[in-house]
Amino acid sequence: MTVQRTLSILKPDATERNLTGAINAMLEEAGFRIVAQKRVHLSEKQAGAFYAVHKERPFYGELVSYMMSGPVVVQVLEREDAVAKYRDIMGATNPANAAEGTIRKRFAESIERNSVHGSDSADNAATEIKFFFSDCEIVG
Ligand code: IDP
Ligand code: MG
Repeated sequence: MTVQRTLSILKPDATERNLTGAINAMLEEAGFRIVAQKRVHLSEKQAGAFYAVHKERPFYGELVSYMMSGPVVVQVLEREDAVAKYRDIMGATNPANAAEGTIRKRFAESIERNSVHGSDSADNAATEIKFFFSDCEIVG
């Protein structure tokens, strides 16, 4: 497996509790390089577009409201097999099911306020990275 990139979001529950440094420390400890990063406050349109894949799910409206409720930190993470490795360290969507040592086990408050987003495939990673970053903003 070659070096790969994935899109990460530190969600409003994480910025609210001042956890961005603690999460970044876990990421760097796990071998990820943060090759792009910015703090943004998503509009309803941006949050809705980013999560458009979940439009039909019952929690979509609440998810969009939550993601625009405070600032987020969007990041591009780089390492070998980054997409799968980040899903591993994130932990299960519902923190009640997340494994020991994962970000969500340590920090998530609920299935919705679960601290981090990570792309779920290489194709989606490419799409999601483009959603937030231009090529010249990513410094490997
Ligand atoms: P993932 O973030 O682990 O990939 P997805 O199924 O893609 O999980 O869901 C996207 C986000 O929507 C979750 O991270 C979480 O914030 C929220 N979410 C997922 N399922 C529920 C639910 O059943 N109730 C409320 N929010 C949910
Ligand atoms: Mg997902």
